[in-house]
Amino acid sequence: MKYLAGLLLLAGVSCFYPCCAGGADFIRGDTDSSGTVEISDAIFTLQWLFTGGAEPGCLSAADADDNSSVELSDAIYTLGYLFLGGTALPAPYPECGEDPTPGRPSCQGSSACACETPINDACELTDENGDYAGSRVCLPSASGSFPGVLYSHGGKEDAVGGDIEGTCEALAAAGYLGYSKARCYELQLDPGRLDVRDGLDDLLATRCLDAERLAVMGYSRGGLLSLELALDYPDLFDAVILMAPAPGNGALEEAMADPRLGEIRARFLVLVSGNDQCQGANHVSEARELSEALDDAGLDVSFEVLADVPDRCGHYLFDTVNDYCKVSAELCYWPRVINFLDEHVR
Ligand SMILES: [Ca+2]
Ligand SMILES: [Ca+2]
Repeated sequence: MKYLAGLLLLAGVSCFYPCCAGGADFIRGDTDSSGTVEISDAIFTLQWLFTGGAEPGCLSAADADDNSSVELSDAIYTLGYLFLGGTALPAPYPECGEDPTPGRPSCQGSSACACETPINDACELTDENGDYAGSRVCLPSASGSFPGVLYSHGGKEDAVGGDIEGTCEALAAAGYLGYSKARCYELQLDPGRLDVRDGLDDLLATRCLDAERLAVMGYSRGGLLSLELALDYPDLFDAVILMAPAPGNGALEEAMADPRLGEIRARFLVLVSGNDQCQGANHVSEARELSEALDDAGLDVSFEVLADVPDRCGHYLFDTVNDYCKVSAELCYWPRVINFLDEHVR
């Protein structure tokens, strides 16, 4: 909303888009091609029009009021619909579809509509407010095929560690098809293993995935499960990123001793903060031992002990994507993740 107030004077600015062959599917109002219409879509439009932001992947989607041009009024229209009970978005909305108006310009297609990523969670997941808390798919706003990253969060039962939604979105913003797998609220490892495999199946079934470029990453218990997935599919991934992997009652040790370890083709990045020693385990020594085991197995591993998280146990570093970047560069792990992916996956 803050963009809106300052930009009302610029109401005359608009961007007409050239007619192109129709037939591509999109969702009206979904400027960032995420598959849903939210406040972020209005912001995306405003940033493109006024502050040099990226061009929407599908201009027809940005044309929220369907008058064949993209302008400030489209962002206002979307916000009015979302928050003020304004007129509904013209078709196609809320499902993917073609522009029903004959002769109207269409677009090259929205990545969300071209991708049709399945989500098969074994159980219904909601947060304490009853809102959806299941798996997430996030797509870059461009169209085409994308390298994929499967992310697994930390925690067990309903204590979820890590940012399922934020990690997914940050991956997409960096050009990756992000798939954040939410696990059922189970205490035991075995059901979680099945959930992670379901997530991999869903990611692999995504039409716009470039299956030659894949990575798996996880935090705490999700790190352990990601390592186990790489053991089960040693040829599949280009990169494996493990953030403070959990010992899992000896499961991490078993994975380190697994004879298949040396068959893994992927390069590894192992990250832990310097004071991650109070969350049920000494994750610093666990991560160090794991890195040594990977190295001993002949694998290419980058291991980094980041700075101490101030005022609390370091495990929480990975609960946010990049909040700690504001605290210090030595705690800013997310750019390290993206650099590693860009170097080894793209
Ligand atoms: Ca959207
Ligand atoms: Ca318009």
